[in-house]
Amino acid sequence: MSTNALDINKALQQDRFGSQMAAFAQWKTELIQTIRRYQEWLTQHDKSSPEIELRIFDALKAIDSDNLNIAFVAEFSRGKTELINAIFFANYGRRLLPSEAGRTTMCPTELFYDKTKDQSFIKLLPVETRLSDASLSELKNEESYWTELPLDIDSPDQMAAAFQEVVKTKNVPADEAEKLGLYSEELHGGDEATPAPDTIEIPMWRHALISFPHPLLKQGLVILDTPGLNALGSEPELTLNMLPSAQAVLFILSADTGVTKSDLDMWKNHIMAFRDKKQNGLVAVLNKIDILWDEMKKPEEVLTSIEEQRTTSAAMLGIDDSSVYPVSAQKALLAKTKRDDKLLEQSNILALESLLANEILPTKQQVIWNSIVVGLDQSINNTYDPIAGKLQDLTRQQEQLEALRGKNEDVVQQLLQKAKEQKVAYYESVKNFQASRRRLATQAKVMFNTLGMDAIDVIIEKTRQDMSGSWTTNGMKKGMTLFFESSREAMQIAERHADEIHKLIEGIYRRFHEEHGLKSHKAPKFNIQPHIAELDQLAIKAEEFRNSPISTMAEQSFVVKKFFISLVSHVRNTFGNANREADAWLKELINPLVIQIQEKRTSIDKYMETLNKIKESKNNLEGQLKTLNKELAQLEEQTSALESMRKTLQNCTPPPPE
Ligand SMILES: Nc1nc2c(ncn2[C@@H]2O[C@H](COP(=O)(O)OP(=O)(O)OP(=O)(O)O)[C@@H](O)[C@H]2O)c(=O)[nH]1
Ligand SMILES: [Mg+2]
Repeated sequence: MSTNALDINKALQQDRFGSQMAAFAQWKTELIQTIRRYQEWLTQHDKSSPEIELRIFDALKAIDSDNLNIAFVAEFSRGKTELINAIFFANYGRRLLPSEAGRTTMCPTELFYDKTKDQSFIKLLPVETRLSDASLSELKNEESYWTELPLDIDSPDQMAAAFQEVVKTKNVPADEAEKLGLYSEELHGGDEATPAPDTIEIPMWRHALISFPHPLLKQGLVILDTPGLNALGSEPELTLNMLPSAQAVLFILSADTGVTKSDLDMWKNHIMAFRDKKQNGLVAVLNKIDILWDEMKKPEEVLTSIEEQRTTSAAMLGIDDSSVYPVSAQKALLAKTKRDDKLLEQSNILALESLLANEILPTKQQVIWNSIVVGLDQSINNTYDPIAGKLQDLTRQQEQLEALRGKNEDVVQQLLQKAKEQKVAYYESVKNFQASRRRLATQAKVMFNTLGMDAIDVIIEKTRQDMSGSWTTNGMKKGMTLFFESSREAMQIAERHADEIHKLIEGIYRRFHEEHGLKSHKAPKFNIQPHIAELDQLAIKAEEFRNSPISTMAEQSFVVKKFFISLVSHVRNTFGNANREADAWLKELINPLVIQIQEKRTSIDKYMETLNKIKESKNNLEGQLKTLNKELAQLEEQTSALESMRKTLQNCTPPPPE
């Protein structure tokens, strides 16, 4: 291999995550273009409907606002922030985010790029908002609560100063800290041996949002940097909403401390809660391996000691050795800044970057694929089937007319008679269909009654009442069990109603198919399982939370209340999503059927007209055939355009991992 090729390879390898992210962004662009072509086609051919428009709008929005969330979680000072600097921000030639000895990051910090505003800024949520009952995701929509600082990306000094603001703390009287749920005997003293201090140092901010125009962030990467244990413990929303929705959670250990008790607690209480869902998005990093480097030792000896620590750490965490990545974030940052290839290799950061690029990203692509492409494919199918059905009908009519050539009027009369009978029978079926539609509407209403926001709000209110006055982990046990049982049951009932609706629709298709040759159409079922799975996942987390030491630490009722609020907000969200999906599903289920039935009626009526004209004068036959053939050609063109669009969409497969 030439030196040049080697250099290029190395450069590519060095920025493997970056190049995979770029390929991912390119793929999304192609997907968007394909969808837009479909949308244009629909408008041109007057085949659009509010449901399809909505589906397309949702799909485009979902692709555009789709993010890849990676969370960094660990005890303080393990090197989370340094690792973020090394993996994502090394090309700024400096340490961008504040990383120092001792506690540095004071509140969860989200790094992203605000595409809507197209601006750089820091937004900070004052710690006092912890007293409010609103959940963090609700507060995110309330601009007025946030303090906004500008971020001048052309001035590193201004940026560094602005980032320093995020890590600010202040001293408050102990009782105030207690009110905010930021006081714990374990951490601050307050028993006989160590008297409680008068004032306590608390973070200024509860949450930080940093919009920054880094290419990766612009492509949809969202990085979540978190502070040490306490903020995690007393901000349940993080454990409950933010960490579970991340595609990858990097748990960081440090070679200088080994796996300590608090590392282990954190791992068990906050990280292992993902095990059933996202085993492959869970990565442990053994940072600071540079402290094991020793010029006096042979390189193999150093490697052996790193391997030993890797094995011990893996055993303590209860995972495979191969899931623990030994790295040196600090040396990686230095190596990238100084373009020192040897040091970069020693830092071992590339192995971790490959993992993010080759496993985490493709999993993410698959999710988009499943949720967007599959839905659109169904939507194209819904457009296709009525057209194909009409094509089938007209072809049959064309054959019958062709056969009339040279035949006498009796034959025309016979055909007309047959068509009349068909028409009568068809109109009778349509009348029956109207009755079924009313049954469908009733079923749908019942389904939305159990799945609706009103229904879940009743369950929430009941739980709140049950729990009021017992904001303890024990009081919670009773409340939560009932809460999850009731919401799960509501979803299951809704699922049964959805199945009934599906059966009804299938029955109608079957009857129209058997009796009138309506093109058969595969109607999808409503899949509520992902939402039920989400509830189950939450139930497991609630149980783990209840058993965790955090829920008995600090002021119980504060933590339990906060936990309840974020739990409720999550469950409401799940119901909201299920609701919207059910609504879209129902419309997409019924509309193609209605269209097909109408089209069929039009074509029966038109055929009668044609036959009547031919009956008037046999001279009309050729003219009628000509009209019919023209229409057939148009329909053929439409079906093949849709077929090719479907293929393009299918071919728009995610880029393969390197
Ligand atoms: N020797 C060595 N030191 C490192 C390495 N990574 C980080 N450090 C140092 O460890 C200290 C803590 O690093 P941070 O990145 O602030 O750690 P953190 O996990 O973000 O800590 P908090 O923000 O306090 O939760 C800093 O002084 C870093 O310079 C490493 O790979 N090797
Ligand atoms: Mg930090």
